Amino acid sequence: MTYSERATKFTNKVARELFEIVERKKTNLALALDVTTKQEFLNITDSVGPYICCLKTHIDILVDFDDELIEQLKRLQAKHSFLIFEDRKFADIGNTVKHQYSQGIYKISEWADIIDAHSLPGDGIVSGLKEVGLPLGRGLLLLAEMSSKGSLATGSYTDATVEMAQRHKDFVIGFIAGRKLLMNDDFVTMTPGVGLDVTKDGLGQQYRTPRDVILESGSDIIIVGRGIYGSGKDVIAEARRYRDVGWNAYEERIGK
Ligand code: 5FU
Repeated sequence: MTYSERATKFTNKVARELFEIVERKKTNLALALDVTTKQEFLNITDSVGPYICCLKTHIDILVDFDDELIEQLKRLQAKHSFLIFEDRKFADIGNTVKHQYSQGIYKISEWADIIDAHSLPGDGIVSGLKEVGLPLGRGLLLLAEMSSKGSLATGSYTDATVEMAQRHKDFVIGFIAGRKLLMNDDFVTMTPGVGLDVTKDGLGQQYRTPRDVILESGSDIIIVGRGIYGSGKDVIAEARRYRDVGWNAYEERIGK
């Protein structure tokens, strides 16, 4: 199925919006922007904005975070049209994650369209996040697999995560995983650990190509970080390159 056909099937508003943006901008690329200053963060977002469907953040690594940053980020979101995914990887009991999601310095629920969580604590984590996020029209991804070497999220853990998602289809829009996990098209699959030039970093990250991820493994969205903004790289040229390779793999998959 095409992205636009998929978009019509989702009941969750964010999942629909994501695939509408993907189709409209012809990009299945999400940028993982792990830089530590506001200036760099905003400059790269503005440069790469036209080529991405989603900006993935780790808001707590910014050394100079303030509320103004969120306003500037929202302006860039409106200018370029992308969803914001805060890769917070919640992992606590429902009552705690509810506060972590909506309170504290970052007030993630106010600006992040998408968040993610580990399934480890059980269904309560989804229920807690849902209490906050569903009324705001947000969506949750469950971490069913991880890209790092030696990840324990495999086998029956992954299977149980998929079952958890199916029990919360109103709020869980899909998975962080290396491959499409269900034959049906009810969930979004987003895959990190994507790179064209290297196969690993020195800290356990493992990279696969966009073609492998989209064409061979049936994922929907490639998440690329240092492959785009790594040292000495022309971020615009790299973003275009990943967008093109990711989109060509999708077209090949649907037989276009
Ligand atoms: F859930 C995951 C995972 O399994 N692997 C990841 O790499 C998340 N990530 C994130 O994707 C990680 O926290 C980084 O933000 C990003 C990958 O960045 P890279 O620079 O492309 O390696």
